[in-house]
Amino acid sequence: MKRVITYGTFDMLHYGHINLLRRAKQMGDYLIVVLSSDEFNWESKQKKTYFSYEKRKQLLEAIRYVDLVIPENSWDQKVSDVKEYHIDTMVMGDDWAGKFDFIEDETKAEVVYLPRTPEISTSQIKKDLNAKKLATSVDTSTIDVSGK
Ligand code: C2G
Repeated sequence: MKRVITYGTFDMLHYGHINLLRRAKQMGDYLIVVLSSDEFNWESKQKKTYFSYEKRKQLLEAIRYVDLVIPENSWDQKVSDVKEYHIDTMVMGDDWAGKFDFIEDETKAEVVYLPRTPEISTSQIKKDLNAKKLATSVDTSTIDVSGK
């Protein structure tokens, strides 16, 4: 059984995440997602997620490609994760290209960087939603609904 691992925050789950998870699963038989905890996100990534860890975990566990979700509490747990779970392949989006090559030096696993889905990101979704909110937050009291 080929075992694959990937890491991320996966906040406001979108099709870019799904594209990554689908391709990661295609590289093996069992996919472990190491999901950034709320504390790790805030302390180490300065990310305040929209959904809590539990909600993000619930969403990921509903995805057919995902076999196991475990917490990511530190940048430094990857080597021990790969060894503990007997991982064959670690997969990340190519925004991380080169950053985890040390995994190949310190474990038997290969590291694969896959092209990101270019036009979508959680931060872009938030920006678009804010822009729409501003655009549609007109003062409705000025609208004449009398039909005259
Ligand atoms: N991703 C992607 N395409 C997008 C957005 C994200 O392929 N449009 C990929 C990222 O490259 C990453 C995964 O989806 O491999 C999860 O993305 P994030 O939730 O943004 O994770 P990140 O903040 O990069 O955390 O220790 C590693 C970190 O936990 C990775």
